[in-house]
Amino acid sequence: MRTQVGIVGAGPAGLLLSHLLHLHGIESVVVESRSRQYVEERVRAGLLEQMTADLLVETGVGARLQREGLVHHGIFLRFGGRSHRIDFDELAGGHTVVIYPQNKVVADLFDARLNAGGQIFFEAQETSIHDFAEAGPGSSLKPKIRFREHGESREIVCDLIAGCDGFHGICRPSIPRDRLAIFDRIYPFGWLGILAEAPPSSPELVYAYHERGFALLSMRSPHLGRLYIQCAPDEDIEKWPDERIWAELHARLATSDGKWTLAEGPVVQKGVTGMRSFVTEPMQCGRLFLAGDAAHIVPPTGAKGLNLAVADVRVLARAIAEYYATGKEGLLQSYSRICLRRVWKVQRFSWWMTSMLHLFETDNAFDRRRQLAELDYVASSRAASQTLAENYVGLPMEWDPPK
Ligand code: FAS
Ligand code: PHB
Repeated sequence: MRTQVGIVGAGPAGLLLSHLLHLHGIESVVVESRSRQYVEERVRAGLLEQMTADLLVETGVGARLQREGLVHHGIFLRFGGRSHRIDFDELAGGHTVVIYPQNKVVADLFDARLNAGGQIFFEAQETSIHDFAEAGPGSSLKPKIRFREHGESREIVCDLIAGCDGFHGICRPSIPRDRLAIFDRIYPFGWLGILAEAPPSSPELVYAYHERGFALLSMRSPHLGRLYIQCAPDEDIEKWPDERIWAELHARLATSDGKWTLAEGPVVQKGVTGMRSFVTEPMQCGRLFLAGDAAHIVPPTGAKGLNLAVADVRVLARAIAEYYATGKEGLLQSYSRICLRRVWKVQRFSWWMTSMLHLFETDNAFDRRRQLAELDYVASSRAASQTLAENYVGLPMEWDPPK
């Protein structure tokens, strides 16, 4: 079959790209290795930058987000048994973040694409991509996506391929190794996360630094909590009955005045995720363009993974629209440099939040005091708290490639 843009992966990056292209009258076909149900049920991100939420609303897929999303105007840092609020209204020009689970983002996008007649192949197997590296201006090569669906071999011939297939996908590895530079840092810890049917015990997120390890109180709705504790990167979840998880959460989130209590409830999901910072340079090769986790991974401490994927897609959709409208390649050729400018700033912020809030086994007593001093500085200095706030709500888009 023939289409304009072939998209590998129906996560938030692939689905949003297909949606934005559709709004520009550009046809795309999405190839996804899992079922729609599997993709929608994966427990992933939960926090949208205001710019992400605004884009979903402005492009007609934000009605449920507007009804159900929880708008937050700040977060709490908790250390030394005391809470310190980072006020976005005061420090980040009134920008906010919205609690709205990735499950619902992808469900809303699936509905929009399928209701608009969009083509998505689910449970595609043995996906491969071809003839993209040398395709482009002056070349007659046409990029192709090949896969098997219900036992039948299929091929999509397209002008451009978007690699939105996540960190473990096939697109990035399909780029010749000598055409890529990889930047990677693996952290010596992970997060053990739970979904609990209990009303969140704080109106906003609580990031806690504690001598037993980091903890985060987040949420999915007024009735569903999302909580995390720092753990070993290869932690065996079977050794963590609910009681043990709650005991750690009580200990790490406690306030010294003893006035704050953590509401417990049935744990409906639990899991361990590793943490890494990972960047691919460049994010394109010929007529293949990587977006989202296919190109980069951030530690979740800054709540940036999903939001960075959206920022990539915003640039890629504009570049592809310019190409089809004018034949100009400018934005397409600058795609990677524009995205990487944001990617590295978000990597820095995510690394900074992770390094400030987590215990590192290689650290000593000096480092513990240094971390506490950094938290005290952030909590007591307007300048320092403003840097956290402006990064957390989302930096403005920069459309010019770095000088
Ligand atoms: P995704 O991985 O979401 O989507 C890629 C899609 O490609 C998937 O549907 C996959 O099935 C498909 N695919 C893979 N290989 C394929 C192939 N060969 N052929 C066809 N399709 C293929 N971010 C946050 O901001 N906050 C969080 O709390 C947070 N928690 C996370 C927890 C976990 C366990 C993980 C893994 C990630 C978490 N993230 C979090 C990051 C996450 O939300 C990603 O940033 C986000 O899903 C990125 O979206 P995509 O780039 O679309 O990649
Ligand atoms: C979440 O709600 O899953 C979440 C929120 C903030 C983070 C990480 C995860 O920094």
